[in-house]
Amino acid sequence: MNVQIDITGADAQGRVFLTWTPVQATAKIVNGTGAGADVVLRSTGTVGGLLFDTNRTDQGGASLQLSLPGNGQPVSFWIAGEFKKPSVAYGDAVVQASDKTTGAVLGSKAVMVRIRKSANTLSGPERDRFLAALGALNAKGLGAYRDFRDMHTDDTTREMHGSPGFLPWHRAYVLDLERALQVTDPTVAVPYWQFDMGAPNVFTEDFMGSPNGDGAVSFRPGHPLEQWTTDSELGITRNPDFDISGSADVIDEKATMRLGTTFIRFWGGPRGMEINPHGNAHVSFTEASPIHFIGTAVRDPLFFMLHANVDRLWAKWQWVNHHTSPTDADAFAPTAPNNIGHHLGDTMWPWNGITGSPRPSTAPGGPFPDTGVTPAPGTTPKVMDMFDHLAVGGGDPLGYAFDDVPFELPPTVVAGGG
Ligand SMILES: [Cu+2]
Repeated sequence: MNVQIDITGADAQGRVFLTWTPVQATAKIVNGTGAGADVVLRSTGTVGGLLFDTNRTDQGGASLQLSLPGNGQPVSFWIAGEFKKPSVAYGDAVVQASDKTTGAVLGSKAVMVRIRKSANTLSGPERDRFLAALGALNAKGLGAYRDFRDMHTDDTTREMHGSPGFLPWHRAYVLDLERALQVTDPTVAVPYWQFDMGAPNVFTEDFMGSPNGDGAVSFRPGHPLEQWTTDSELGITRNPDFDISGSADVIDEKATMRLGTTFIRFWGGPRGMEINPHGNAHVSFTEASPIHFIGTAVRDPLFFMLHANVDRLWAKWQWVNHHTSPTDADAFAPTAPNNIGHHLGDTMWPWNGITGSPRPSTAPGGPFPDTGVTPAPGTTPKVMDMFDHLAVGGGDPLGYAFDDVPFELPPTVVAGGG
C-alpha cells in the first residue's frame, strides 16, 4: 500500500512551488488491499519547512493525521510553507506520509518553498541561479528584457509614477519579470535590495557588479551579466553616492512604516514613500548612473531588486495595518477621474494592450504572463488585482512571498466565523 500526495498548482513536470499561503492538497491510498489506513503527514525536508491543516488557516501544524479510506478516495488537506523556513533549492522541502501505527513510510512529495529573500544574505547557488536567468533574459541585448526596458521610459511614466497606481503597477512589473526568469529556472525568486542597510555582498564582482567610479561596473570573468546590453550599450554603469557598507540615502524601514496608516499618507505626497525611500534610493547613485533617472533606470537590472524591496515595504505595511483588501478605504487612494490606469478598476498598461493617448503609443511585452499554475492576476490585471499578494482575503495568491511578511488572516475573518 502506498499513499499518493497531490498538491494544487503542480506544473507540467509535477513540480510544486509553495509560498506562505496554504494551498489545497489531497492524500489517497494507491496499490491498497481495500483496507483504510490512518496516516500522519510530516514535514521531513532538509531546509524548507511545511505546515498542514484540515482547513485554510494560518495556524497549520508540523504534522497532521488523516484517515484514508480503503477505496482510494482522496482526502483533502491544506499545505503551506512554514514562515521563516524557505527553501534554498528544489526538493529541500518534503511532505512525507507514514503509517500512524507502524511508522512505515507510505509516500512522499518533494516541493520548494520559493520565497523572495534579502539579496545581501542570499546563498551563492541562489544568487547564481538568479543571475543566470537574468543574463538569459537579456541575451546580450536581444532577449525579452528589452520589452521590460521599453515599458519604463519617460514617455510611459504617467502609467506608473506620481499617482496611486505607483505601488500596484510596480508590483505587477516585478512579478512579470520574476515569471519571465522562472521560464528559464522556476526555482528563481527576485531577491530584494534592502537599501536602508549595508549590502556589501550585492555590489561585488560576483553579484551585481563592483563599482568603478562613473565607469561600467566590473564582473568576474564568465559572470552571466558580463555581456549585459541595453539600448545597444554594453555594460552597466552604476556609481553609488553612498558607502555600500551602509544605508543608501533613504529613510529606514521603521520610518517608512511610520509614514502613515492610510495609503495616501504612506504612498503619496511630498512625504510619501514614492519619494523617500523609493526616489531617494534611485538617486543614491550619481547622475552618471542610469538608475538615477526614470527614463533609463531599467537599463540597470538592480532596478528590479530595488523595486522588490519597495514592494516588500508595501506588503509589510499592508500586513501590519491590515490593508490588504483593495476595497478597504484606507488601503488605496482616490485619484482624478481622468487619471486612467490609477483607479482600482482600471486595467494596467502595457498588459492591457491599450495604446493611444492618454495611454502610450506602444504596449511592449504583450499580456501578463500566465504561468499555467497561478491563475492570478490574469493576463490583463487591474490595479485592484495587485493588492492581496498572499490572498489573505481568499481567492488566488499572486504566487510570490517575502521572507519577512507572513500569511496571516485578517482579524475580522478569524473573529467573524461566518
Ligand atoms: Cu518606476
